[in-house]
Amino acid sequence: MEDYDLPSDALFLGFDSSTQSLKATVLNSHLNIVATELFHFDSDLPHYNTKDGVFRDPSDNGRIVSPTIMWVEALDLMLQKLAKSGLDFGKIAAVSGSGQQHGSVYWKSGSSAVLSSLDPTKPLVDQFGDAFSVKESPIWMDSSTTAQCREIEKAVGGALELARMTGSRAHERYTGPQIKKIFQTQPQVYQDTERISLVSSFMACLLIGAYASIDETDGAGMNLMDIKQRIWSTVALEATAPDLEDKLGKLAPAYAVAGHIAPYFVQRFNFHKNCLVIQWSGDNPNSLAGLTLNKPGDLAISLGTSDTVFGISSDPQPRLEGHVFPNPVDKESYMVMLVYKNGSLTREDIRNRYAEKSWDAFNKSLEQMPPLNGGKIGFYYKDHEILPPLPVGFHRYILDNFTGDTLEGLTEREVQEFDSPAEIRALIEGQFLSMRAHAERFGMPAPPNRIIATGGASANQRILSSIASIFGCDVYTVQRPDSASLGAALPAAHGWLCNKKGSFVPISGMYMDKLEKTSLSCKLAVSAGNSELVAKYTILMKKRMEIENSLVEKLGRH
Ligand code: ADP
Ligand code: XUL
Repeated sequence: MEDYDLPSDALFLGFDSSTQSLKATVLNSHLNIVATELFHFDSDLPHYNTKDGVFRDPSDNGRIVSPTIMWVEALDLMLQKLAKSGLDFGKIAAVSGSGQQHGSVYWKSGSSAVLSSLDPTKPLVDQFGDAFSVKESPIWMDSSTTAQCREIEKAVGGALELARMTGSRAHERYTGPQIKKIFQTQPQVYQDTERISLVSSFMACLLIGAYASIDETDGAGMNLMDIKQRIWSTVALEATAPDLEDKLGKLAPAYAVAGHIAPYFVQRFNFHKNCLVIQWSGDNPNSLAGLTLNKPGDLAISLGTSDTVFGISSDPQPRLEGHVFPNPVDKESYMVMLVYKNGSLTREDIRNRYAEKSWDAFNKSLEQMPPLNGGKIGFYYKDHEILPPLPVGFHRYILDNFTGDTLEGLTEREVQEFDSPAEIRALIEGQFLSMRAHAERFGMPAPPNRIIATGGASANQRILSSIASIFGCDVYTVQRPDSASLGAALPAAHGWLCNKKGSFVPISGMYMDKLEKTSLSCKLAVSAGNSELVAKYTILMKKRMEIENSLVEKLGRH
């Protein structure tokens, strides 16, 4: 029997540098949460003037960015907040983190010297003002690189070929197309960039005071990595920009040590000098770790700024739709995922228009309309959607005489608006019918064994009920909805253990047999909907997909 025990007084710190906030979770050696903190970019750092943590280009060309230096200042302030709350930094054995996926940081030539000579008497924000060749980082919400996507696909032999090689066809938010756009539109800036980091590896750079590797899991979100060999793909690099490999540095497994914490943090916050920084990874992959997903039949649904659905597969078949990443906590298997851009921010938008800006009123409306919404179907895209690739716009249809018994003879009639409760039910049913339809088409289990829900909106029981009825399975939740920062604290402990053992150890050994006693356990939130209703939702889902396909035909980005 392996010894998976962690030193009894050790702490493990996990961050989540997400779209709207920076979160932190501290686990003790029994994997129980002992501290959490949150920093909200819009309200806690108002001088950056972000809305939802981002700047949307007013010309509406799909450009969406965040000020890179804001993430640096947030780290400064988060550490101060944790210090004030009494956290004993000296006990932290390892730190890791999650980053919003795909977002990129461009280090100006000469910046490695800035990283390696941080002055502990000054805050970080004062030292990185001139370190970035691109001051506004393109993030996952950006959809301004359609031309570059098509060029990359063409250069490697087509979209499906790129998906087979890198795990995904080209997507606007993926880092490769973003880099290509910078190379094409600002060649001088590209040339003056010595290193390109992802949000995840960027935050690790700050903590180790040197350039950190990109981890193999988040690296798969770039359209640049050979998914099977877990190395940069020469063909994809060449299709993207010249001299790119040098600027990307090496790849490392998600459980590897990135380095020791930089002296800056030892002197300023009293971290122990032996504290390890474990590779940071993407927020979705780390959520997979934090939700202890380990059976192929289980699905996780994350309801954060984006909505995502993901699971594990040992033999994934990359397609035009969806994404394949290496499993961050396993050497053999993969993670499969679908992503929706219109998640929480679109739910908030509809709530503000039709439910007095209150989740209570939103939930009352949801209850007021019976399931299936009397055949009222809505498509709500406040931002350009990823899945399906449709532009901003709302589309509403009524299926007259809808009973849910047959697809035959069902015709839709387009309308301008529904009454308020129907609007809200159309939004929620629409989001999850779409998710079920695409998940099934991607080969995810149908019905799933169970769904584990996480992210901000997983606190909403009414939303979880709709998920249980539409997917036809039980829905579980975790103790806290921020699984990405918890999911980073756990890999911090896992990476620490792998380092101590001198080789990879399965993460499940750390909590097997004692999951219930840890903060990782999940509990049943809603039981599966009755099978008659699930069957009716299946009919509604098929009809919805017919309408969606014709919308894509008419309006989609090709
Ligand atoms: P991210 O990590 O992507 O920044 P979070 O997982 O923290 O996002 O989720 C934030 C979102 O959670 C908010 O935008 C908000 O709309 C949503 N949210 C919070 N509480 C509720 C609720 N009771 N019902 C629905 N959505 C909620
Ligand atoms: C994943 C994606 C989003 C971001 C959100 O592909 O684009 O889920 O990771 O932070």
